[in-house]
Amino acid sequence: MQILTIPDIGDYGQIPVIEVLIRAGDAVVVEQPIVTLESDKATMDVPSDRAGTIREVLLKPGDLVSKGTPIARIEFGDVPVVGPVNEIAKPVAVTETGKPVAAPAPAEMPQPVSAPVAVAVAAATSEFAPVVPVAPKGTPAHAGPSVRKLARELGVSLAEVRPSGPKGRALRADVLTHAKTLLAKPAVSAPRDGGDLDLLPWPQVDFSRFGEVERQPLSRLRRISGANLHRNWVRIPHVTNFDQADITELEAFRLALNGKAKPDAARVTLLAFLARAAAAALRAFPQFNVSLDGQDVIRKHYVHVGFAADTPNGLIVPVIRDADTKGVLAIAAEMADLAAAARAGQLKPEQIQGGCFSISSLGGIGGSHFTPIINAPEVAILGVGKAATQPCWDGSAFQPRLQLPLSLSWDHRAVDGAEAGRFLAHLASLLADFRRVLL
Ligand code: CAO
Repeated sequence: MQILTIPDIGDYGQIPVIEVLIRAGDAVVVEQPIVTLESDKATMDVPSDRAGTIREVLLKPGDLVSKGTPIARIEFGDVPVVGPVNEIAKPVAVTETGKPVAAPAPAEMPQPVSAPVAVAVAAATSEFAPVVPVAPKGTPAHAGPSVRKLARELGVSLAEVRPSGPKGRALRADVLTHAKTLLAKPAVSAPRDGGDLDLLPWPQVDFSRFGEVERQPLSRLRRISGANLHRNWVRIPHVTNFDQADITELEAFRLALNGKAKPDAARVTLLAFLARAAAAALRAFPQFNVSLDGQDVIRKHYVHVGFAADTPNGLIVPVIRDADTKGVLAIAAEMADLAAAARAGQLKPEQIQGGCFSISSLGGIGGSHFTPIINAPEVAILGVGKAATQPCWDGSAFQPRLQLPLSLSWDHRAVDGAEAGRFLAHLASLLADFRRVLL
């Protein structure tokens, strides 16, 4: 009988045990994690440096340990020197051929394959590895490395495990309980009712194995917009059409307007023209100004146009009400106010509600076409790229023309491809000659 002790763990001393991974009677193999420690900077597993059967565990969660603190009494047995890490509930000793053995027979003490190590989260080698922080102070990981590894091996998402450990930490037992719950559910070989996507579990990666990382909570806005975008992406059959509009004259007009504007006037942006033109296109193609509600179509007799605004906390879509009745200057001024309120986090609920159609412009940033996600319950969204001067053939010569990339994503349950093609061509024609908006 020998005693397993805490190995050299660098500069750390008197650090708490957060989980004991072995019980009396368990067979362990070399490098199998047996306890998890948590310093103020890192979580680390201490692996066994011997193979054998645990006869008595000498530690419990909460104990403070340093180099040399006894962990357990171990009896050396017929178990592989290095082998598969923990089985689901209770490790079973296996022979070199992989067959389970009823009880480990006493044998000569196997030589440790390596010096005792404290396995830092990022280091899975058998050489001494320094402790590597997994998370900055104050943001502890939600599970120790061995628990994460177990979850990975079982295909269990740690996000779904109900933690019972201190500080909301998921323990090995929690992962196993969750895995058993999943196993108890009836197996679904193929989704029959269409309600189950039958996807693989989300990959569980211990990123700290590849370099230093830190964990931060998503902002509230990003959590909300992310959930909405995900639902819309999964539930709406999106199709995206691409086109471009010749805005050479429109841009000249816009620059002239801004040049003559009073110093305190709101800058007239291309986005304001786009919102006004989109509102006119929605009037011309009312099948894009609808929402689906079960087996019904809700046709709207108003035209409210939203525009995606990039804020420090994430994406938000303020709405210009009755955009079809407003002039471009009024829309530009309203957009400037709404964008400023969005960035300051001061939009009122009614300023982000009631949209019929959205515009997502990346034109001020760059890029050409992209595939915007529809902002449900709307049925279409316009993506706008950066305008660029291109050579265009006028029938006898190439002319330099400013072309604006347009991408229209639409819900194929509400509209068809031919209508989408016509809508986008119409919108491009309005932008090419803005006088058409008045027709
Ligand atoms: N092509 C070329 N240049 C463009 C352009 C386009 N399509 N659109 C804007 N520009 C130019 C503008 O003319 C302006 O230049 P000037 O100052 O010389 O006039 C410059 O780019 C910056 O424009 P802007 O970004 O200040 O103004 P905007 O009206 O284009 O956009 C707003 C306002 C609120 C939409 C924008 O600030 C924003 O948040 N954009 C990001 C939207 C976004 O994140 N969309 C993706 C959603 S999906 O994740």
